[in-house]
Amino acid sequence: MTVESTAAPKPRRSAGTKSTAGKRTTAKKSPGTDPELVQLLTPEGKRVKNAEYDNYVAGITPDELRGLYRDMVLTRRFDAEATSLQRQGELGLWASLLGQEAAQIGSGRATREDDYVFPTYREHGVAWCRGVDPANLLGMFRGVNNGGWDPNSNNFQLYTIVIGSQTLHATGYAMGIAKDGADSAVIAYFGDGASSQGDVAESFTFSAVYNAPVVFFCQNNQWAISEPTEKQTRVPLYQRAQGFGFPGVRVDGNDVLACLAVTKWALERARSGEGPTLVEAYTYRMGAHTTSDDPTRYRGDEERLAWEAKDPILRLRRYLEASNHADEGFFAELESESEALGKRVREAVRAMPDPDHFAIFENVYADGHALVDEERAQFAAYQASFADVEGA
Ligand SMILES: Cc1ncc(C[n+]2csc(CCOP(=O)(O)OP(=O)(O)O)c2C)c(N)n1
Ligand SMILES: [Mg+2]
Repeated sequence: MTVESTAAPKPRRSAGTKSTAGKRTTAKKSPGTDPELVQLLTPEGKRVKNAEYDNYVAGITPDELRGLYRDMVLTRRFDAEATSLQRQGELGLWASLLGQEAAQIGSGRATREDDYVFPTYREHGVAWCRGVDPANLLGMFRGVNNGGWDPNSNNFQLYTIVIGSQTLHATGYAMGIAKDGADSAVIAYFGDGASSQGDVAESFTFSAVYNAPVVFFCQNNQWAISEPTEKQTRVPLYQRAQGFGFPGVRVDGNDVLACLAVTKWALERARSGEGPTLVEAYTYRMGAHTTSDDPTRYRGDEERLAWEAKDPILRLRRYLEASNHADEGFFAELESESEALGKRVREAVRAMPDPDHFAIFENVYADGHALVDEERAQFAAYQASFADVEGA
């Protein structure tokens, strides 16, 4: 359901308001029968009607549905390859998106070429939709390409590790394009943990007050490293928007069709001058936070198993099969395409140079700095301490 604000211009479509006044609600752990959750495809792959959002995917063709499936499969394959490459010592770190493919492909495919995307560090599926070469993402996590790619080639900003800060950049950018009179929109990605950051609250305030054409797309994957969502909020995250004066909606983040529909709606609101929207994509991080994390230290298998049953790829496959939109030939061809992608990125990474360990100290200050010099010297001594080991 959507929550209407009192201050924001009225959305074109009527959106039900449900009061939770007086109730102390905590974010629910399990979607499926949740009336607050926009869902178009059940975990079993059954298409369910939704009066508010069906229109946004009404004209979707079988070819486009297969395209969404292909995007999700290839993104998962690429992600798995990257995790393996990190384990083989080819990447410094990798932040897997496993489980979040529908949230990213649905929202990414909702964007128009002239829209502008501000990602976190986990938006590999959105990068895919925007046409960023996967090898560039890997170069960034290998530390060899100074941040990755030219943001203006695909209107896809560089990955941002400083949690929540990109929501401010997105808001400023959105305010700018509105002043320019452009009819494009901006979408900012962030996580459930980021929603606690001051930067996010400030961006909500500014975007509401200036009616900025921005969509805040929060992937609530239930965890901020080892902190569960319950430690971030006492209300479902989408309801926060109401206090800032714009609508919030919670969508099933494992349902690619629902994510596509809701994001299209929110982007259209932005484009037509109706201001910001908060979309909370309710999903689950099936993997570790990053390759440096061990989730078995803080969460049990039960939770993961429950979410595996809601797998975003499986549910679209079930729908495609049940509606005869894809045959065995399609799935087999995709399997080979997937293998070829894995091979391509593997070879691309192995052909990259090793990172220059001292490059991190360059370009911090135009004229150098005593503290940076000191740190460089400390690092050089640390590196030299391995000389004996290597010689042994
Ligand atoms: C300002 C800031 N504080 C802390 C960190 C360390 N940190 C990196 S990821 C992370 C958790 C983010 O969780 P969430 O926003 O839910 O995104 P997710 O990784 O789950 O996609 C934290 C605290 C950081 N990168 N930046
Ligand atoms: Mg999170």
